[in-house]
Amino acid sequence: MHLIVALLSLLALPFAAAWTRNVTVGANGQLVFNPPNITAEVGDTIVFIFESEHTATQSTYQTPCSPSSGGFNGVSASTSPSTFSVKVNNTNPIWVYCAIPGHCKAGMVFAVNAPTTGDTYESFKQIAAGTGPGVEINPSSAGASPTGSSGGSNAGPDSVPSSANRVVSRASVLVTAFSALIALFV
Ligand SMILES: [Cu+2]
Repeated sequence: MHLIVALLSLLALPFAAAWTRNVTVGANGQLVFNPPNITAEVGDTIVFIFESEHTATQSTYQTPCSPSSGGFNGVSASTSPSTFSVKVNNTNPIWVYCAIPGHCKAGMVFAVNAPTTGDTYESFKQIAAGTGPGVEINPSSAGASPTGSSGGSNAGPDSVPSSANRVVSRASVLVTAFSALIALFV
């Protein structure tokens, strides 16, 4: 019986390895997502950490500075830092921009799983710079409140290296493995 429990726990290990990827938005007064371009797997969670007044608004490759229909729209709260989380549901590219006037054109864009050839992050950014303002919003007049989860433990005072997140995630995997081993001997 305990052996079965232990084996089932071990089988669950691959599913316990979802990662949280922190992306700082506008840290140090700069109009950047950091990192600007990441890869993520299904089940991962991307946490945008707003260091100042910005948005994380989903767009499309063709129209980088306009919201995609049905896309997410994370807006910074008045208190800083605030956060907005997005779950990665598939491996399709996710294109994101900041909808504060002028920011997208200035290069404040972000991508998840952008192709490395063809429709790359770099060409997305070039299109953003060339297509003008697109659709912009003013959070202070929009009664801004994040549409996703906000606040909480992921909101660090400054950017957290993504390697740190991976260490934490691997630690939780180890805990699962350890539980499986304990189940063997109980
Ligand atoms: Cu911005």
